[in-house]
Amino acid sequence: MRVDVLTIFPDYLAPLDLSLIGRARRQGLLDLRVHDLREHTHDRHRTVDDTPYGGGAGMVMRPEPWGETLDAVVASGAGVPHLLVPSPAGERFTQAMARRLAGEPWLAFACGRYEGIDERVLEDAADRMPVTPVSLGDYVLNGGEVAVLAVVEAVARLLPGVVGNAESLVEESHEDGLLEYPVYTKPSSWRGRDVPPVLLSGDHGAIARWRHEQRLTRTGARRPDLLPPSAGLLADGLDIVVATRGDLPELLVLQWACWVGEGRSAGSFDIPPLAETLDDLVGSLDGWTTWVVRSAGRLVAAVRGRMSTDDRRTWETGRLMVAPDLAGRGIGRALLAHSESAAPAGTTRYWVNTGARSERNLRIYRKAGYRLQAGEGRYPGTVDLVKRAD
Ligand code: 6GU
Repeated sequence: MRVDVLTIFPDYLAPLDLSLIGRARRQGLLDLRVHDLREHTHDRHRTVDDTPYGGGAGMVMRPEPWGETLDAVVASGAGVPHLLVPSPAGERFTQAMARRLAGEPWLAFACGRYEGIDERVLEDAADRMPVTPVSLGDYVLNGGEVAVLAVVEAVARLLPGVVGNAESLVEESHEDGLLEYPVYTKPSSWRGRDVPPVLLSGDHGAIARWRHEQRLTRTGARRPDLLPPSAGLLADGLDIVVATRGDLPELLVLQWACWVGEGRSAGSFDIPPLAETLDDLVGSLDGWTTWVVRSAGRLVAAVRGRMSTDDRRTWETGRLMVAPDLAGRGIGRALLAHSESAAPAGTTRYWVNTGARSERNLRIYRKAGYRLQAGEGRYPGTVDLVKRAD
């Protein structure tokens, strides 16, 4: 593959002489040429920039040095390169784009500095060759050179012979849309931290399952945008986590939404889950343990539990809620069981409360082994249900 880089800072590209990319160049797998735009200036000061027409901050790169340098690059080879223009306003650079670019014979990079390159340079280039603005992500660098280092490394390592086979297979894993699982090596215990025992078990099936689960939870925690809606839900077991302060605004919105139907069937919206404010929820974090479930980053279900304040043998479960599009998948049942399993030793009774006319909830609680208590429940219009804890 041939790569040409057009820049006013050729030294910035020096790292491309190092490591695997440097070796690929010496082996002739990568023909990388760096061009100094100032070589194509004709004034004493070798000027490459000027003030923007229309006013505004900063300087703009003048078109002439660009035009001349590009002409020289094009004239030096057969055909034309695909011109990539690093810019925070470009198309997002991804592994998929790296793979596409690795299949092309000739790439060129136009490294802008200052406020950018005179737009006519890109129009003129686009008349002769494909031009693609490319961005590394949503932040701003001072110029395109660092982006070129990243893009060239990501592309060149995909060229046959640049990286050993084993390594090139590893990156497939990012392409399947999940982040990598954590890795460990010797020693098996370091600063009091042990390698997860499953990795020492020799059970390859268990190791593969553990790694897959790690990939899902990591992706959910760090890059929920990579997960399809409800990926991992139920298929791989719910990831039920204790709620923190940061979960509460979303939790409150889900709670209001979930209890509107309750209010309607009860004939009154004057019920605690709808009257509750964010401050009330914050306050509930002492006393109650609240658990939430996220799917693709979205908070989709929750429950809370505590030891009854007047009977230290009864475990209360409340605020059981599931987003409407995920109802009927057993998430509510799983959360109820999760709350029960958090009850301390010595618990003799599980307690829940629901609207007297909430037929669906009543059915779910009965199915889970709860029995209706006679009379009105703890709140007007509600009933209490209990179940023995063994
Ligand atoms: Cl490709 N260039 C510049 N200047 N800033 C960036 C970028 C590229 N990607 C993210 N920020």
